[in-house]
Amino acid sequence: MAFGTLYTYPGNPRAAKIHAVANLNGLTITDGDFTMGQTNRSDEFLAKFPLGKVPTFTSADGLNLFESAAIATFVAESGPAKDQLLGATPAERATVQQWIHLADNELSSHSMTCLIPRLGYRKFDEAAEAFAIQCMERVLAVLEKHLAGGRQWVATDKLSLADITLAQSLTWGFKLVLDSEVRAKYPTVVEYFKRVVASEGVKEAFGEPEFVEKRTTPQ
Ligand SMILES: N[C@@H](CCC(=O)N[C@@H](CS)C(=O)NCC(=O)O)C(=O)O
Repeated sequence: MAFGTLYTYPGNPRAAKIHAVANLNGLTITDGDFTMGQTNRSDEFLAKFPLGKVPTFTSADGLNLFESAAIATFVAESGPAKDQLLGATPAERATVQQWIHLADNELSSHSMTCLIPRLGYRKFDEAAEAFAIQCMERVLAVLEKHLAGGRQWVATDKLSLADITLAQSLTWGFKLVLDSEVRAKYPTVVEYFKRVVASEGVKEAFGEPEFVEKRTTPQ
């Protein structure tokens, strides 16, 4: 029996994060019927997930959750890889959370600034994009230094939800705006990102990563 159902559009890195965690815990998550812009505007959907954003999740026993970090944490808590994914001690758990919050607040939000105009949902704003890239580079510089000593994973000595969340948060950036000129400044982070998305359980969820060669601005 499936552990739960995930509602999302195809190719959503936030959903890939949740599937990766499920894979590492040996849990099956099925994809629910979902059409972006229709399902998430319906009364039935909004009664369960009032923000109308995806991914959202319904567990086999009827728990409804929105916010991908909460869903990923719930799935991580629910299997044998729990300590690996979330940390085995209070200090490890806090460190995992530290990197998750950094990824969500300092990377994902800025990558959305770059993504939304490319999907045609908002007018392109050069200054907003330049600021978003600057903010992402600030985090890339921190990661480059943190990983420089040869550590494989950011929070503990094992792949954790922190690494999977960082990979999710970097996916759109590397695909759209953090081009080869930017990436050349952060080679250790690029190697780290490739290592995370090539890991067992993660690669099946994320697929092959894409890297933009030269950033282009949308019309
Ligand atoms: N913080 C949320 C963000 C979710 C989010 O922004 N989802 C976007 C797609 S990537 C969405 O569903 N947008 C639909 C809308 O804005 O109506 C999470 O991590 O789940």
